[in-house]
Amino acid sequence: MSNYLTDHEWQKIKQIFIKQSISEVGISESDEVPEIVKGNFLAYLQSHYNGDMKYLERNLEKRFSPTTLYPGTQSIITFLLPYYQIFPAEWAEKISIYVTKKDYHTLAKSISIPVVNFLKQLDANFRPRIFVDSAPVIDKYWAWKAGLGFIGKNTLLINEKYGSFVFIVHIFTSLKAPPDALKNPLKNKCGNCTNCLKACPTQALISPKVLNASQCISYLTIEKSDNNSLHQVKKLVPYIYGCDICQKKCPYNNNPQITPIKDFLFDEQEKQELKNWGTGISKFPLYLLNDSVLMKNVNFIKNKYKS
Ligand code: B12
Ligand code: SF4
Ligand code: SF4
Repeated sequence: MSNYLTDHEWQKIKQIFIKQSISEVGISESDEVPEIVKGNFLAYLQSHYNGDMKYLERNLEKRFSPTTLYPGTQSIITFLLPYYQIFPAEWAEKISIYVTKKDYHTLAKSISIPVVNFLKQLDANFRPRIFVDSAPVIDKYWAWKAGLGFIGKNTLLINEKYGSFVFIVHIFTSLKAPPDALKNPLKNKCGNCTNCLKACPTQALISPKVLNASQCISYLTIEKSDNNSLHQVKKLVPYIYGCDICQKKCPYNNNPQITPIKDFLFDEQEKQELKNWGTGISKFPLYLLNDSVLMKNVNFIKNKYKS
């Protein structure tokens, strides 16, 4: 067995993704992350920008080295799940559009399984691992390295086709990347724009690519979500779960493509229910959200943040 993926095998992997409507796929060698990215990460922790997200302080060795996290890894296949859809206006100002009908962690896994099965046929001694937001992995760095976008001043990965409204997923493999599949990472394309920095209601984006997460509305409503932080947010914006303000002001999100992933989309009837909920006419339509990321926070929304 060659320990490289052949070009043919790489094309086959991309085909498996395309059959599932996933076009943004890349691969990179799983070396340690460069000193500059480590330095940024450590500076962020030293400034306590992580707030109460103590998990970011743990497992730094694994976070900086995929082979320490998962021994035997030689390359990382990274793909993007576009999630943009149009929400009723009443809802769009309250809940981030990254709330999808089906939970993206579950969907990422089901999309990856055919690829994992194919990789197992190529190396029966290794169990490829799927990571989606679930392990000490610097997701945006690996997506950038795989050529899937540039890192914007809002700190997010911006993809040329879908803008920043994408989730990032990785499959760790034991096979090396075919040299022709390696891409040059993209340079930052923000130019003189500072829309995101100017638009942030809490000044959490303190300078280009530096986010004081402890001040970010997304952190205050999802991660912390205690009474104090919720009141702090309520004075500023209607958001109750996540925040899209900096992304909505980004020119790369001007005309975003609707996600091709059908499982993410709420249908018209469901949107109507959500709209009614957004205006307080009806009760929160729990049945719509059984399989959504919002579900875990429904109780907090009902109990702590009544308008
Ligand atoms: C913790 C976390 C949060 C925290 C903190 C975010 C943050 N920027 O730190 C909070 C709760 C605030 C948050 C919010 C959101 N999050 Co979040 N979050 C994460 C998580 C779990 C870890 C991120 C992390 O390591 N932060 C630590 C700091 C140090 O990282 P950083 O700010 O990115 O800093 C780096 C840059 O400065 C970078 N850097 C500086 N210059 C350069 C130059 C280059 C070329 C490169 C490569 C890097 C680089 O180096 C630093 C260290 O790596 C990731 C998943 C993961 N495992 O990676 C998802 C993730 C970043 N989140 C995601 C999403 C969708 C969101 C929200 C949009 C959700 C929402 N609508 O509310 C917001 C966006 C807010 C924003 N403007 O960033 C997606 C982003 C997808 C994308 N397009 O980039 C991720 C990747 C999850 C996923 N797998 O899809 N999140
Ligand atoms: S998500 Fe909202 S609070 Fe966080 S950086 Fe962007 S605009 Fe600021
Ligand atoms: S709003 Fe402007 S500065 Fe911010 S990420 Fe988008 S292009 Fe870059």
